[in-house]
Amino acid sequence: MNWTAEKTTVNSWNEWDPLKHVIVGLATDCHIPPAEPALDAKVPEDSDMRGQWGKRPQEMIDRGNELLDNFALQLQKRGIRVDRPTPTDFSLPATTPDFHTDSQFGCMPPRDVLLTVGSEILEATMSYRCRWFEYLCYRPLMQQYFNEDPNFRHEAAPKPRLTDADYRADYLSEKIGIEKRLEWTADKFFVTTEEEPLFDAADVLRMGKDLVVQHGFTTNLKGIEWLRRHFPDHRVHAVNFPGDPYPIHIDATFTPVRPGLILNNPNRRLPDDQREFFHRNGWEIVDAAQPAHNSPPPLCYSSTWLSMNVLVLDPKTVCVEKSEVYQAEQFDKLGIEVVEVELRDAYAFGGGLHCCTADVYRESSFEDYFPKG
Ligand code: DAV
Repeated sequence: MNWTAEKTTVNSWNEWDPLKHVIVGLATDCHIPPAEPALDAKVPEDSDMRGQWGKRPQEMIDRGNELLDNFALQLQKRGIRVDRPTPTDFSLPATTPDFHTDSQFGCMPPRDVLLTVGSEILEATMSYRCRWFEYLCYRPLMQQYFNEDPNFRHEAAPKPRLTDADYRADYLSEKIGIEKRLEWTADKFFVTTEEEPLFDAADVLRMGKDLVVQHGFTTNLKGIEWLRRHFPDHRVHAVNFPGDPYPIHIDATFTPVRPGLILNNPNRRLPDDQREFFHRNGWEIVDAAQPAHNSPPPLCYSSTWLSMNVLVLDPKTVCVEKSEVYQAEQFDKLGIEVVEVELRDAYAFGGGLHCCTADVYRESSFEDYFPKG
């Protein structure tokens, strides 16, 4: 099938129905951004990234792009249309009347920025200053989809001001310690305040009529309330995972695989009172397998739990990173076919297989998978 001649249709209601059209990110020009409040709160205290910023080494970028290109090709060979972003110059500062930061970030993880719900693609507010302009990398695609699909709804959440009032000064300390961090995140005392609505798209899971949203560093309660008002036909659920000292993005913590089945990071279990909703609707929440690695690759923000950051191609087929043998084995036992994808050397640019993609089209419709509400 010649997809280039095919007209675009934007449509995706969940994380599992058959994937037909997707955006895959690029490592091109990716920068380690300078210090800023929300970013500092996420970089682990012992990370090799503390205190350095600037463009990432070109040979690492080239290797990252090689893996991302191969992944795109693998998807295309399965008949999935793949589009790529248009990187802007990330060495440029981001300056608004409210803030200034000396460089930007990159466009490897479209999942963080773009939330596809039905025929809508919503640009998230984002919560890092270095990512304020990241939506620009996707505008050429958004324009194309707008021209080609008469039903496509291109939306953008209100751009946040991101002044210091958005961030808790408590998190500026260099040495907080894991124990204190766990106490704070269990108390839902996160780095972002409730000054204005903030959310990253990767904190949202789409499950038909239900949107499950992680309250953490990158998404605040006002952001969740904004989503609730924006999607009045959905039920919007706020969840949080107390075992995570650096809670950003739900997709290395809670992974729906097919209707009725979710993998949960065993170090970041959903609290009992929040599980009840899934259980009374007959959904099973099982512990994800252990990661195959003891530490993330060099200069990486994310934890080893990118092992469970998988891309579901359909309810019986899932893309798993090639070295994540325990995660692959778990899917095997669940009767789900594993497609191995090599991506570990691209993790540092912004995450795993779920992060580096954003849905455009899944063969899906608006369904209620939780009829008991
Ligand atoms: O476990 O570091 C990574 C999620 C990236 N989107 C973690 C979360």
